[in-house]
Amino acid sequence: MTGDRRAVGRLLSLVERGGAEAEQIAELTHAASRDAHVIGITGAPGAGKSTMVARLVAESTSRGNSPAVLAVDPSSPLTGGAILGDRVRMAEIDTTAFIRSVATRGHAGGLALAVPGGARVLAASGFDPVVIETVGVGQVEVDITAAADTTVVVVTPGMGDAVQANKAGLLEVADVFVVNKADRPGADDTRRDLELMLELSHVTGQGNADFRPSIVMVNSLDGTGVDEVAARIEAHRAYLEHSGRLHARRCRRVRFELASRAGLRFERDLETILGSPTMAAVIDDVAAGTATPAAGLDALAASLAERP
Ligand SMILES: Nc1nc2c(ncn2[C@@H]2O[C@H](COP(=O)(O)OP(=O)(O)OP(=O)(O)O)[C@@H](O)[C@H]2O)c(=O)[nH]1
Ligand SMILES: [Mg+2]
Repeated sequence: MTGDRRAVGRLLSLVERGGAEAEQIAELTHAASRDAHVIGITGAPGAGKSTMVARLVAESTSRGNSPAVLAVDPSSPLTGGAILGDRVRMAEIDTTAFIRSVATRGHAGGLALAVPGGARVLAASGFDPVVIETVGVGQVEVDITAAADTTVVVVTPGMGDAVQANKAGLLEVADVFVVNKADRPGADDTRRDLELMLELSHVTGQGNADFRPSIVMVNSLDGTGVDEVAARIEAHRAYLEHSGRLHARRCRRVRFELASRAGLRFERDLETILGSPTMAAVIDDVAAGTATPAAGLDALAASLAERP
């Protein structure tokens, strides 16, 4: 088993690096990865996501599954060297789950590809569910989680935390809410805030019309409530399957991935074309005032359209 894990780890490294090998791996893992349940876990920095995920995968293992975790580390000054700490903490709780960190640094937009690619490798290797932990701060991170089959948003008690999550766009993507650190004062207020916001989104039609996200109170330090989180996640998966919405989610995922890939390819092509002799002449003319910027743009668009 550890040998297999090393192989999986190597595949993940190749996917993270991107390029031709990553493409080949994507081809190979595509068909085999479709059955695994992809669960996104997001929330503010320090909300207790990793602690909760560790409990959740332990619960999942005890239910007979083989979970894997992709922890996306934003590599921000906020968390510093949290990756290792996370891994140690998670490993203390569940020694059988496969846990892998993906650092944001050095990905320059490629994160949006490395994560679904990594999830596919894990799924094709027989892991199910695949849990993706991301900090819900930037749009990319939120998008990645929204590209999961089931998204869990973790909030904590505290002044207006649920409101903050709402502002960050996290509430819209939630299928399950976890009020983590429920051992702390104010947890019931947070729950009420969430209920209110859910109520409002129903009234205004923003929420999902036929699935109402549940709210689970959790203490990840002792594990209270985590079995309920697992049950809610499974209920959501069942709902996706019999409502036919699983396919719709997968389509959304594909759209997101295609858009990311197209963006990367476009940027690369743009760089190449801007450096071509034809464009160098056009740029000269615009700089010298003998051509307008609009004419320059037309020339650029024409070159872009002609590329293979
Ligand atoms: N009181 C209390 N503390 C908790 C609970 N869950 C996590 N913590 C603590 O909160 C801190 C942050 O936990 P993490 O699991 O690292 O949080 P995270 O959301 O993964 O953090 P980042 O990945 O850095 O965004 C740690 O000190 C945990 O021990 C809980 O349910 N109750
Ligand atoms: Mg974490």
